[in-house]
Amino acid sequence: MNQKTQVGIIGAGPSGLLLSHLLHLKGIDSVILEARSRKYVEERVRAGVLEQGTVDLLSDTGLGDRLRREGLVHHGIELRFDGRGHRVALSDLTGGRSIWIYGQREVVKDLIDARLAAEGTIHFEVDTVNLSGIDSSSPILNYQKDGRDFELNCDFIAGCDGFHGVSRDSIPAGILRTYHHVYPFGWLGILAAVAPSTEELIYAYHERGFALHSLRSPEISRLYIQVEPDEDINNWPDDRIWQELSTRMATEDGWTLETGPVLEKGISPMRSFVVEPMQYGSLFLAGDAAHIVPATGAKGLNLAVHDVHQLSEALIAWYREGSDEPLRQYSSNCLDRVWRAQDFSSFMSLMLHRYSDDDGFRSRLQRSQLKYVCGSEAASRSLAENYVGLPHI
Ligand code: FAS
Ligand code: PHB
Repeated sequence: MNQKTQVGIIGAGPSGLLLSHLLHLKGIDSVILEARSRKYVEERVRAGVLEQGTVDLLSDTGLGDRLRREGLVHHGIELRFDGRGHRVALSDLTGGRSIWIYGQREVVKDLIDARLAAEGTIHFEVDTVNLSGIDSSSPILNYQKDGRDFELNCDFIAGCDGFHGVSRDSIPAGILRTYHHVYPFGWLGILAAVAPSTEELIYAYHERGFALHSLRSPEISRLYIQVEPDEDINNWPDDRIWQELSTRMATEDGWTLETGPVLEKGISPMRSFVVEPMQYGSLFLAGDAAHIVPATGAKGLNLAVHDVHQLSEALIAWYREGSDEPLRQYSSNCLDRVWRAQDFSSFMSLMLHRYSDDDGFRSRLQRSQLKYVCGSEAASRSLAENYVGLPHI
């Protein structure tokens, strides 16, 4: 069965959904093809921190009501090491910019609700998506749904299908330059039905490894510990996780971590990954399809938002003014911010994670860096402006 749309989008994660929403607001039609079910996509636990710029864009495009009602504004984070906490006053250091705590899955739910309310087209549970004609001005997406074959004729294709998607690999060999660094550690994350034991996020450096106390609401905590990259989650019963978190975040003044039922747990690898360019012919990559950052900098989702904002503006210029310059500049318009996020996420990861092969040299550098960031206004301002998101890159 043949279908037609202006922009074919692969993936109903934050990238694909937000792109479809932004295009719809300017009267540009799109169709989203998603491999998983709506339930799966809406329940996936991932990012939790939204930069000021992300919140502003969502609010400015009609998606801010529940976010501003249920999201939590934060004006600082804590770096904790040697049994003591050091607050980085994000808003004081950045002229009032802040971060918001609002789970990625809430963003996804709001986007799906908005697209369906506007009668947008999202095909969930599709199979065998295949791209062809991406070196032409009439690319095609072939896919199956409920055992039937479909052909979607497009003007453009947006590859918003994440790190393991199909779009990046559809680009002919020899076109892309790939940069890939795998860190020698992973993160074990839990979602727990317990009130957070802190007002603001705690990034803890400890000889046993990194730990992070984040949250999702006044009733739900989100916490992580550094583990081996190939760690088996079955080695981590809930009690062991809570014990490790308490040990790694302990302070001299007897701070205590409240524990509670673990609703979900999982282990994620940590990698830095970028492809250049982020486009080929009529195919444009956005979000995790083009780049992955270690979650230590809380940048993944925010970078995806920046990509699709750039891509939507370029597509709107093409359809409204016939100008193809913004589309030709899409990749270069994104990569400055991609590499800034890569550098910041790498900086936070290298500073806060323990290395099993450390002979003491690396841990001394890490402590020196932590003391400098916590003791120097210039150094803490640099961390703060990267964390809340630089407005001009
Ligand atoms: P996504 O991966 O979210 O979405 C891609 C979509 O494409 C998926 O729904 C997938 O099912 C679909 N898809 C894939 N292949 C397809 C195909 N062949 N056909 C059709 N559909 C296909 N970022 C942070 O900032 N903080 C965090 O704490 C954090 N934690 C994370 C934990 C995990 C386990 C992971 C994997 C990522 C985490 N991230 C975090 C990064 C994450 O938030 C991403 O940056 C964000 O999801 C990017 O959104 P998308 O680009 O839409 O990709
Ligand atoms: C989260 O809340 O999931 C979170 C917060 C900060 C990070 C990473 C993840 O750096």
